[in-house]
Amino acid sequence: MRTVRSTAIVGIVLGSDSDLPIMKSAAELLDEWNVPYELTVASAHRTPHRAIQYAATAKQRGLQILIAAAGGAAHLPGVMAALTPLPVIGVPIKTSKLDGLDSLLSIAQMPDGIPVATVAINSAKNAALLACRILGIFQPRIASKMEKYRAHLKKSVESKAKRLDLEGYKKYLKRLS
Ligand code: RP5
Repeated sequence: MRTVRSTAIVGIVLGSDSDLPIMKSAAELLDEWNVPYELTVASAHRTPHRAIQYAATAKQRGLQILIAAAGGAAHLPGVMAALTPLPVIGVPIKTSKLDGLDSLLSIAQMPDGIPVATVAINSAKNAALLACRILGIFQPRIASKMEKYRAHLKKSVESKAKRLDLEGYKKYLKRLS
């Protein structure tokens, strides 16, 4: 997995390396769509200066959007948003004690003026897809990937609906289990 690229336009920042098993889905999507990104760890609490430095220099380094993941008292996405004008997407990581509700609320409940676009708990792939939707406004290649992806989702649901209709729910369920 690539970690730092000078051509990166998306920055994925993890509060801890323990977030990586979840956040790899974001990196995989960006790899698949050939969207250049960089991936690093910077904790808002354990390495505040590193987190500040990362966010404060993100735009001048060519990044266009940040994805920040954190769990528990998940202040990393908010700190990033406070220090950069770039859009920040926050990924609340599921925790063992409160199932990630702590992470979700810490990331979503930002004060007026400093927004963080918060996806669902552990929704790393959706964070990458949202980043691609935003990038797609100016990059036709990424917009076209998104259209293909949406068409694929549509086809997949339609074929499931057709099969359910043909088989009936009992047979369909048996095949699922
Ligand atoms: C947060 O604390 C991290 O984002 C991680 O989700 C959580 C636990 O970190 P570790 O103790 O596993 O390093 O800052």
